[in-house]
Amino acid sequence: SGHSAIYPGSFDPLTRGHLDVIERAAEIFDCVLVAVVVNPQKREPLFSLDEREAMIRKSVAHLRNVEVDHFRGLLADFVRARNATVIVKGLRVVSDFESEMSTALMNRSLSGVDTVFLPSDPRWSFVSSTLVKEVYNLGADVREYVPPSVLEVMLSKRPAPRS
Ligand code: COD
Repeated sequence: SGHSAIYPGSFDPLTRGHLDVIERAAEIFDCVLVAVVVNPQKREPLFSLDEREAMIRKSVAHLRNVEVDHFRGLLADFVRARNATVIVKGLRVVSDFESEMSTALMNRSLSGVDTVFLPSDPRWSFVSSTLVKEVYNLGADVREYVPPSVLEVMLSKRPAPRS
């Protein structure tokens, strides 16, 4: 397609929903750069930048046109610095649309680069990093929702209370 895409996020941690978006974007675009934001505005991340990047690298090892990097500050600056031609975002529910619409327009205004939305696979439309962390901390088995390399790190951080 001649397009170099950036898929930005906190990825704290990467979920199967994120991975599905990456795999589908890799089919559409020439290359996909997964861009981990260094300090998510939301709150202190559970996983360090190195952990988040390493978990993503392992999970995308099978995809030849996918790279992983991180950025600080404005996404629009990083998009221009890397000569990306499109930003990719996943859309799960209507509330995602509400925030992503203004974000996409601001990013286009700042960088001239448009955002393409991929609809979430319905299998993962309820999966978010936040919910995965919450149910895991309460003892749930989360292997269905995260790639194996993420599960491994989660288990090493805190032994699951129930097996
Ligand atoms: N299925 C499909 N898509 C999903 C799923 C799922 N189950 N879960 C999440 N996604 C999508 C999200 O919709 C999002 O598109 C992407 O995956 C990343 O999700 P998160 O939660 O890891 O990342 P966010 O939403 O916290 O990332 C926010 C950014 C890093 C993109 C944003 O904060 C940013 O651009 N920061 C840089 C500062 C900046 O430029 N701010 C101004 C923006 S106008």
